[in-house]
Amino acid sequence: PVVILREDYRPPAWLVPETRLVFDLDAHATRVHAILSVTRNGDHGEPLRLDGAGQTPLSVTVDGIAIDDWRLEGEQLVIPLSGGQHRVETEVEIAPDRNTQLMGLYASGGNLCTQCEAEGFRRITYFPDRPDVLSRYAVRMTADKARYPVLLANGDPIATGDLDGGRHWAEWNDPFPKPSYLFALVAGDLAVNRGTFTTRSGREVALGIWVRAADLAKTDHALHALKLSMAWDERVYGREYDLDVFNIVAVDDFNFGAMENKGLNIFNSRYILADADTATDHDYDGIAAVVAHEYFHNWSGNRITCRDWFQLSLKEGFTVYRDQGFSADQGSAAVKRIEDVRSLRAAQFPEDAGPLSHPVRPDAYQEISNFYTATIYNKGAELIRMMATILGPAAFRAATDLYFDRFDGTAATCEDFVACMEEASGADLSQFRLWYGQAGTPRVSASIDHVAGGGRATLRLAQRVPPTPGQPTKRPMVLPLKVRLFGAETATPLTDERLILLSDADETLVFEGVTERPVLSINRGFSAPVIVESDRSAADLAFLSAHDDDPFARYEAMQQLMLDTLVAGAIEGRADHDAVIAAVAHTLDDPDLDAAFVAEAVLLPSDAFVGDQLALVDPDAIFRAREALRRDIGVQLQDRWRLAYDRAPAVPYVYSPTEKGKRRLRNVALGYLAATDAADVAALAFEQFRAADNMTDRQAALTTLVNGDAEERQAALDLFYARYADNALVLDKWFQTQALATRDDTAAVVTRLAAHADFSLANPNRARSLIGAFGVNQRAFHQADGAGYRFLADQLIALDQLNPQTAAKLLPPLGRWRRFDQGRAALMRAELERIVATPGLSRDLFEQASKSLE
Ligand code: B3K
Ligand code: ZN
Repeated sequence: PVVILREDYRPPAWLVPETRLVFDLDAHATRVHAILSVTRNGDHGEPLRLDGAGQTPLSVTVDGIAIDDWRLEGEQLVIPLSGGQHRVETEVEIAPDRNTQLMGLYASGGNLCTQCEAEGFRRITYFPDRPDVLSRYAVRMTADKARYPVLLANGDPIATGDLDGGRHWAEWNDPFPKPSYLFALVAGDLAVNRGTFTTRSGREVALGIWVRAADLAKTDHALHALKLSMAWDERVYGREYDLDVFNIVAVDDFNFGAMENKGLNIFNSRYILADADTATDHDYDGIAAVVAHEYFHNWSGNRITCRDWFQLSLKEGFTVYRDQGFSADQGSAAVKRIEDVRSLRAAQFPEDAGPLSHPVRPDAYQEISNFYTATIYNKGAELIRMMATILGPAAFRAATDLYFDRFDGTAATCEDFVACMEEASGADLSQFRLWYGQAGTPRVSASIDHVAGGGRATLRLAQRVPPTPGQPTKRPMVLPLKVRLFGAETATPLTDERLILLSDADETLVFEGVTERPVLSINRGFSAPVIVESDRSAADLAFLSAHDDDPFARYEAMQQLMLDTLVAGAIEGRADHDAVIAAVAHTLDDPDLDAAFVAEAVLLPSDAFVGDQLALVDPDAIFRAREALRRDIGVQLQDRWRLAYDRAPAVPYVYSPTEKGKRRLRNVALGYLAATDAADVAALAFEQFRAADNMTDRQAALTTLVNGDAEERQAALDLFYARYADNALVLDKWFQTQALATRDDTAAVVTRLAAHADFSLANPNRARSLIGAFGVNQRAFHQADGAGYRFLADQLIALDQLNPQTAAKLLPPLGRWRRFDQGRAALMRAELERIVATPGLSRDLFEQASKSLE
């Protein structure tokens, strides 16, 4: 395989200050005429090299004259040029309706749209398809007017007109130079929800959310979120929008969440469309977060882009950090932090502990699409958060101002960003930079000593960064740990919160004035993305879960208590549940806590997260331990669950932090009631399912029923299917709920569902709803006979033929074989080997599968 190395970066030999693209659009055969003004970059004799993929040039001209001394090297078009500046034109023909990988120009639901990041633009036309070649684009599109009445591209609309034969045309100009990955066009039959936003300098921006006409009523939430995002970025980062229009288009076939193309974001429809009947609170939250994320990219990504793809976290980590801040400001910041840490632990920690572990700034890749990972995005966001913590809010804002100011209009590096953090604050981040280069989740051990009657406590900290592929030894990093001590007797704080910058392998810290036995609260707010190992007793964890003043630390103490209990249960077959049950009861009884927090705090860690704590994962033992604890919590606190359930009766749906929290707690209560086997719970769930005026409650009830055996189970599934048969996004939930079921027959059910008339690998959302969900269902996927592994491999091999990027994304569960017993590991390896041996495998799937075998 060809490996691209970060250290091989060289500036582009040729620049392209101006690009004009003329599209003759048609689903079967689109003609693309590209006119590039190119300038030689430096004193060299290199020819012009243009990337291409899947097409061949129909013509090549230089300065208006057709030439024939061009050649193809691999898929690159190589054109010898003699001067310093030329006008190079190419023509190609592409077939959007045969584009199943959904990169480049493709058809979705009868419309045409583009996806160029990372390397899709080369599938549209020949171009230096790398992020450090910034060009000003002018675009002309012609298309059949009846089929494609709407023609959109980046930037500002310039003119439109009609042509003979039922065709029409439109021209758009984008005044901001941009890399090719931000190019976009859309041609389709679309309706628009329009709005306006007046920027703080008084410019009016025309906003538009474009969808198929039938979906128009589901776009208000996204439009509202867009306006909130625009105001938030002005207020919090001083960033104003720069064009006169901002358009968003929703499409059903999309490889990921959305794309930040300049002035023309293109979205997976699941991150735009919402109404109470079809979208859950979680969907509403996701829509606002993704709309904000893509909007924020206009500054952190578009105006300042990446020099090369190794710098991807420069825009993604920072933009995730920004969207997390936005979401935190819309509701409960504590709950948002809990959710973000939960997803970091569900996706990034396992990635960092497995064969695909890589640094936030990688050193090598085969296929860049494989590096749009939780590490680049979510761990990258944690790196920004740590710098913000170290600098403090004022210096951090000064540093981002400096960064935006200095690098506006350029393609920058992670190093540029860190240098701005240092320059604006005076902080020394030299050791901190190791976070960008060293992979793996650091482990911190913490223990506290206190001599009874004395006034001094000693905190011993040690850090260890585990080896990862290609990085056998590591240096100690800078870990910002927020710490506070609480008095075990008085249940009051003994110290202020202290920010400790742990930078050595071992450190000892002394706290004076500690007059009673201290209980350690550490990594408060999850100030560093690390694993803390401490010797705190169940009693101390229960104490913190009741008395810590940091809500995240309270949640964390409860999680640790639950984890310790579940690990003991999984290893020994039984565990003492009393401490957990008492702590859950205490949390439920605390009148000062809001429902949203309580709901998160009383939830058990997932099977997978328990597995991550064990030397070898035993999925069945973990499942049994978790079910036993769940049942005990349900049975022993049954009255409280009934009270919590009844205290939040269903009311007409309103999406607000308060109502969302109430629904969440009610549905968590329903889940615990279902664990009791009380005779009336299935009927209760079915009644909720039937009567709900919103998808949050309906889906929660469905999930409860689907996980059980009650006779209402099949009825609910059938009713749900019938009601939403023509709504693809909701049908995805129907598949997903069954793939996540905690039942013995799930692997068999999933295999059957893959043959369902509504299942299709061609639609990434549908493929993910079944295959992706199944891959994270630890017990079902790891069924001991290997049926789950076989199923996943079969699906990936088939999907790879259509859509390599999406196939490769679904592979990682198979790569975790080292964490399982010999029998399972051998079965998993056999499937990975079968994948690697498949003829014609994509670079995407090959890279992930072969690395997973190493
Ligand atoms: N930048 C895009 C992701 C592109 C993924 C390409 N494989 C969406 C985002 O992060 O906002
Ligand atoms: Zn992004």
